[in-house]
Amino acid sequence: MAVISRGFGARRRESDPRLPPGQYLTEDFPVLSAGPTPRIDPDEWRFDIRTESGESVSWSWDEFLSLPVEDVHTDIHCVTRWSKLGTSWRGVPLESLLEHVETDASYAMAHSYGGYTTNIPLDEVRGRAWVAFEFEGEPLDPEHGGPARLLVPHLYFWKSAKWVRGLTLMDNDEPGFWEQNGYNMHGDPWTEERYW
Ligand SMILES: Nc1nc2c(c(=O)[nH]1)N[C@H]1C(S)=C(S)[C@@H](COP(=O)(O)O)O[C@H]1N2
Ligand SMILES: [Mo]
Repeated sequence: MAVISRGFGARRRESDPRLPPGQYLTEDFPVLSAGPTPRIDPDEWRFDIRTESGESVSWSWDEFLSLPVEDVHTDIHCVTRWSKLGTSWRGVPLESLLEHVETDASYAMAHSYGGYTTNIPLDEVRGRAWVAFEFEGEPLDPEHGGPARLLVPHLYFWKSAKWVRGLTLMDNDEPGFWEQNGYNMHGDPWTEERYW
């Protein structure tokens, strides 16, 4: 009996339906940053959206915090193969930021303090991307992207730009930092869109 239940346990863990192919579970929260952690004073923090026609809109930290928020309970998947299940975030839906501009753009380039960029398929992420500022009920740690980061949990986590400072909306897709360095333009963990 003991052997059988151990077998079942192991098999169930391997085939956890929440785990995309080629991923393993982690309980801790690894930090993956391509450079040093920028420290951004909330008084100087801004979030800008610039559209394909050059229109732009901008929020200060206080203005940003006055927007409606959502609590997001989600799994996250890094292309380096760790996945973390059931993480909790609070953030402003990207959708409610995009409502403030007129756009037909299909893509966005996310820009971060520190220079990181990543391209986002705009139509696809509507309704499932956030600018998150809390993790597990606490202000987001600087090393994890605080004061605010993009959260696009249905794509590999490199799309979730830490220290995000804005979006440039684009008619055509363009590669961001990792995408120029061999990462996939799209990054769906379920079909293992890892690299080119
Ligand atoms: N600005 C910025 N955002 C970033 C990165 C980065 O290097 N710089 N790394 C990306 C990658 S590859 C991953 S897996 C996640 C890691 O987030 P974490 O450090 O909070 O785990 O952030 C993503 N966002
Ligand atoms: Mo990553």
